[in-house]
Amino acid sequence: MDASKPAKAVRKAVESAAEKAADLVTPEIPGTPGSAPAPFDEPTEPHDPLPPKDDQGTPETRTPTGAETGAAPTAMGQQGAHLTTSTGVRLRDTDHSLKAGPRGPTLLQDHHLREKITHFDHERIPERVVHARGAGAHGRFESYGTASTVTRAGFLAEGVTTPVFVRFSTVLGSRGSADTVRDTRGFATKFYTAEGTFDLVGNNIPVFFIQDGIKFPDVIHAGKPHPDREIPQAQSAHDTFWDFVSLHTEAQHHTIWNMSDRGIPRSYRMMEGFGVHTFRLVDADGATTLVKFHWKPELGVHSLTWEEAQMIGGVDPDFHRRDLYDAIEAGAHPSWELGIQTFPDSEDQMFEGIDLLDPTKIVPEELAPVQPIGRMTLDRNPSNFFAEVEQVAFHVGHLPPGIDVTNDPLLQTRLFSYVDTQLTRLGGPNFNQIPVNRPHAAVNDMLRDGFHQHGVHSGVAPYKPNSLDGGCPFFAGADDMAFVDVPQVVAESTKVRENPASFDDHYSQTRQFWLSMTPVEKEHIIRAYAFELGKCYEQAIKERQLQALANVDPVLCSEVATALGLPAPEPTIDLVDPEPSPALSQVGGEWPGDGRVVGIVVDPDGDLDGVGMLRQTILAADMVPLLIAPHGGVVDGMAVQRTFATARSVEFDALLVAGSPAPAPDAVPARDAKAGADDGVGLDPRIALMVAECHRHAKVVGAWGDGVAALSRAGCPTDDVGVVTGDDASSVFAEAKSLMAGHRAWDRFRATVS
Ligand code: HDE
Repeated sequence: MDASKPAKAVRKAVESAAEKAADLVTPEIPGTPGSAPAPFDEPTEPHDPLPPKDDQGTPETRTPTGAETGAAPTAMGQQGAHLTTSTGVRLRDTDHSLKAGPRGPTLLQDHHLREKITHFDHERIPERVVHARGAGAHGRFESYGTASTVTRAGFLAEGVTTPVFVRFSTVLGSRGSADTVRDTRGFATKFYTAEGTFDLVGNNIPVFFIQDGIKFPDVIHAGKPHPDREIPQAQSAHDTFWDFVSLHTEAQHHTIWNMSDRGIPRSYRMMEGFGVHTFRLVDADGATTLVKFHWKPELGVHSLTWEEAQMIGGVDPDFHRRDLYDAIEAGAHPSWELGIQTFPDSEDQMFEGIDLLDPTKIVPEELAPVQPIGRMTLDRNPSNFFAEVEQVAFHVGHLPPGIDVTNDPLLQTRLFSYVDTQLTRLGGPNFNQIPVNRPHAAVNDMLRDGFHQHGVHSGVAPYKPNSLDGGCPFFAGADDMAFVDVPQVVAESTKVRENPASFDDHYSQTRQFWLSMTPVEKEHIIRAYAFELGKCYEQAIKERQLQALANVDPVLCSEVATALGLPAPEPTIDLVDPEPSPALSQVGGEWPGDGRVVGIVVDPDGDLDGVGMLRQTILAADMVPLLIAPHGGVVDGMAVQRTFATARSVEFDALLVAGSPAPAPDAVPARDAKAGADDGVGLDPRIALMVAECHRHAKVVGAWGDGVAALSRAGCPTDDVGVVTGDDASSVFAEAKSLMAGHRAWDRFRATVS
């Protein structure tokens, strides 16, 4: 058959299959793979590539030197209706290699085969040495103008909107590792400002393990898998990590944050971000202010429980990546307010006794409030993960005029490392010419040649001074928005390898963090230390870390010691009692539920009244309803997103039970081990398990009609906190939604420490 003219019958079949598929798709539920429903039969009519999905964006089409091209974003992808070679020659076959007869050997002359396989052989680039696992999105930053008093940075002037690209990440794991491991999260933002790119390369934890960048390879080698067996992947629960942090005790502050719920975020959308170091802002007159940057999520800061995190690692290792992309696709665009804490740029760079150059210290918000300076919204998913998320290259030295660095010795090393690492990772010095890295400001840099040069430079004099190119390019004066290094006085000193004495205190802020936690958060911290140290092999390492905990708090130390079956040591320092910082706690308060996932258990043989309406109400609340039924396909005209076999409680923020489904035909332990519990009470055992897990994880659970009986059958007390029962779907959801604003039914977790 001529591929360009499919027979009428085939075309009809394709169209009707597409229509059928379209009927089954629930457009509001995120996760559609393509921008058009897939027909049953392989399409044969040539047409241009399908456009990206509505939720997807691409980097702006700029030249390698920052000029707008005016080209459609799709011009950066594949073009034309026909398969071609990489040089644009059309092909008529890619299913068979060129052989000496159908059963003969493959011919070396098959240039299409060789190009295809050679390119495939080289598809991978080295993953990031740290922060290899991540997800990213495009968005915009809208400045309030409130920072104009302290910085000349144009993108922080009132009303200026700047495109951004953000990449979130874990630190330790390799590119394919699970999202929900206990770890610090990266929060890196590229602002494409009109005065040059600004990268704010931060974390979700405001302090770092080390005070001096020269220790970075040490802490990372300790955290990475053991070099002999290369286990464990993406975890700190092993001997080398605890060996290092118990010996290098400046790591203790960061470590307690990691052991807290901050180490297992519910979502990238629900994390704070911190610049960590103190930066220096410069105003139009050259006056300077020291600042710390904070991202505050509109949705609040929320976490998983450790059991959820572990289960999700198996059930959905892409949980955070999926959550970010699904939320954006569903229109629940995550947003953060950017804020700064400001400090006088004093000679000693101390604030209230805190050394602002020590990256293991915070300045409590109660001492220096975070002042909002703008809002970032992420509203477009990447169109191509590799081109955008993998190739984005951040650098703490990407600074526009008005933002400068301090002498924080950690930051100083970073200023070297980020360019250096891209040379290997992105294959040469021209990584800023990759589309996602291209500046939105005019580039005239006199940098020339190198691997993968995309610029076609004209002129003959890439040097200064010159007369042959008419003297171009010229220097900009401070008034032309040039970056001017702050003329900072460096005190006369002696060359030494040592820290200032003000870096010596490793425990008072670690203790302050502990004292600022609510009882339930303290329980989680105890549990985390007990788990991690319990996974260590060497007794000496456990004992050494217990000694460090004794210097943080006696209760923390003794509870962990009990779990390890070891005696609790006495502190070796005098414990101070710093003022707690309530801003550090995640519990208490109410937040919007945008993008939260609500599971709805239905019984196709039961009363389905109200379920359709409920789905619409949940969607209208900017949440995502997922129908869970005994079988896939459609129930009462509604598309099913999960079956009892495919669903697991940990996917949902709340569970609504609309019926009491009898064991489905596949509730056979031999087929689905989750069905192992023979309930004997007529409820599908997978649903009994799901209800019990949601209850155990202090999630909001709601039921009406037969669903109420299902809760009781599953052992979920209907009068417990956060369990909502009622007469109809809408009243139950209304109450469930207001309870979800607190993230969990916290009182269901009873704490034993105060
Ligand atoms: Fe990084 N870090 N880092 N780091 N870092 C990298 O750069 C490094 C540090 C952070 O999504 C690498 O392009 C050194 C602190 C994030 O692409 C590398 C030191 C903070 C990301 C590197 C630090 C960070 C990185 C690896 C000690 C929080 C991911 C690949 C002096 C404020 C960026 C790359 C992305 C990535 C070096 C310490 C955050 C090797 C030497 C402190 C979010 O250059």
